[in-house]
Amino acid sequence: MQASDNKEAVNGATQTVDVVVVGAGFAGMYMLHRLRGMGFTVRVFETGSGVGGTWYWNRYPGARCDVESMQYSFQFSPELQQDWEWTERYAPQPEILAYANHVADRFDLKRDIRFNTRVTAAHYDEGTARWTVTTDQGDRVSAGFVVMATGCLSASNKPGIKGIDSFKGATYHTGHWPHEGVDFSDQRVAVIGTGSSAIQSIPIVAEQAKHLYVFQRTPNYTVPARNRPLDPEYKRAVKADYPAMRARAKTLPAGIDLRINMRSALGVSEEERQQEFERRWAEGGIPFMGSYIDLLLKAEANELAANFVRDKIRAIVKDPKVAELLSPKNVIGCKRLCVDTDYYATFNRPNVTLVDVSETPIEEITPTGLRVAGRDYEVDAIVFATGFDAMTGALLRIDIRGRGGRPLKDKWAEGPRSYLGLTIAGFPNLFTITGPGSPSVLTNMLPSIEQHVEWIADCLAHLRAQGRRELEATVDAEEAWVGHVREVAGVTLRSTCSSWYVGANIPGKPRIFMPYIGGFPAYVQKCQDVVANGYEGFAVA
Ligand code: FAD
Ligand code: N01
Repeated sequence: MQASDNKEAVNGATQTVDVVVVGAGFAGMYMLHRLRGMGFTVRVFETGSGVGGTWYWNRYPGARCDVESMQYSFQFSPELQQDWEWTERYAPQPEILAYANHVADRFDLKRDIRFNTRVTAAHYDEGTARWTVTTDQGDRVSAGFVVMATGCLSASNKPGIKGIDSFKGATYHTGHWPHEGVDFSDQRVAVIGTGSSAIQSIPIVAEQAKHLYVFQRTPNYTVPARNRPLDPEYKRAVKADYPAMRARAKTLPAGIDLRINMRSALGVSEEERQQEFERRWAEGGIPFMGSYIDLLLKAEANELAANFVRDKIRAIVKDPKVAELLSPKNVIGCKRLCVDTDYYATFNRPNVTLVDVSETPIEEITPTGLRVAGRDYEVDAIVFATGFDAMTGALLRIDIRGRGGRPLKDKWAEGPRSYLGLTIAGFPNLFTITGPGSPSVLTNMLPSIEQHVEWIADCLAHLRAQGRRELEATVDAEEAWVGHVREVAGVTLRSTCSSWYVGANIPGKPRIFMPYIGGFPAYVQKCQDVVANGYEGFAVA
């Protein structure tokens, strides 16, 4: 990279910058802040009209984080960490969006972000070692480097159900919720899906709607959130110990304190086990999966936790047939464990009907509702809580072409291949924040994002210091990493079910466990070793 690159210049219709960043969620925002602080010129493109990514798009009723707010936040700025006041154990979407805007304003980020602009293509020119990035607004930018901060859960999935466009009422996707909100009062509403988004929104929609039909293909395990206002004393204690708490979390597999009990579920008495599960159920949240160390390693241990939750469902849901339908049969924690407020109890309401579509899929969407097994359900509104084309979707919706004009779509036809989930052989100078092959969605995403941003920033600083212009993962290093990612995936029970982690929710998507499950500390160590060994596994030109 040369000094002249450090100025944003307009050459005819083509702008020239050091780095293009795609996406202005937490990843894109921090990447911009970091690079700008190092003197690089940066242009960020964002499809939405504001910052926040996930929290800009997912405005459905009940949306909130399931990693505790005091941990689901940036730590790169001690002042920011001390100044911001979270109000609830699990912050609601409006508060997280307000936080994202606070960060953007505090670090004056918005002036370098072009909103309402979708990147449509990024092509690499081997002659100049630069990317040409184009957008749906006619931008054409030449960049030395491109950072894809496009999100793991940002490409929404609307299923290809027959007649989907014929419906005359209102339709919504949880991942594209209207900014002005939706009032379902006096309406008959259908919710399709029973994943995390559905489980958060259903209890609230049920309170408003005249009647709610929930179309369930696969039941999901969910545990109570026990959300509550944050005690000022607790906040003070966390803030007094923030750096140490953050450092401790980084030594744990998910980069978050799940208070994992190191004992085996199989090595304790029935009575003790029941007490531990009860304690975790009462405490609420995803630390339930930390009840015992082997819940995701041994099927027998897992079944004990699964049975506990099934018993809870039977105890809460009054109609035994409905309780049975709501009871998952698969491994608990294989799909992401959901966290709820009054989800199971909602099915005791007289205005809520559970429609099982596991054996007989939704046949058709008609102008007035949904048809299942020959029966018509007439509704005024349909909510698609049908999730995302996760991890690869947002990247593959961009026409990305690397060396020799090779499309990323071709390279990933059999599933994603990357080195460290950060870089891709054949696509020099392109980085993916929390890309497939990194711990990403199996961790508290904020520390994972920060770790990737800082690694990329250090890498660009290194190239600049060395007077180098091009960095590319070698095929050998990529092969070895992909092999390692697959090997460790096989050790746990998490790759055994039809989840979005393996791409099973998207018809035709290759079935591969996409995130790296070897744990945050091992992954960070690997990234550090790569650097310490002179960017091992990379060709630098
Ligand atoms: P995103 O926030 O997804 O941002 C990506 C941005 O890129 C989007 O704004 C998108 O519009 C933009 N973009 C994509 N493609 C293009 C393009 N071609 N051109 C221009 N812009 C583009 N994680 C946790 O750790 N804890 C939680 O509690 C948690 N809760 C979640 C709740 C919900 C409802 C969802 C959907 C996810 C949740 N996650 C959670 C995961 C969450 O996605 C991450 O925590 C984090 O917000 C991701 O930030 P990001 O910047 O990487 O991606
Ligand atoms: O999406 P999902 P999501 N007919 O893919 C069903 C994060 N998140 O948006 O399981 C009928 O989990 C599908 O059924 P099946 C979190 O990481 C976090 O809810 O494929 N049903 C499933 O029930 C989460 O994991 C929070 O059989 C159809 C549902 O739609 C991720 O985002 C909150 C169907 C999709 O569930 C995604 O969650 C929200 C069809 N044709 C999201 N097609 C927190 O709590 C799909 N389905 C922090």
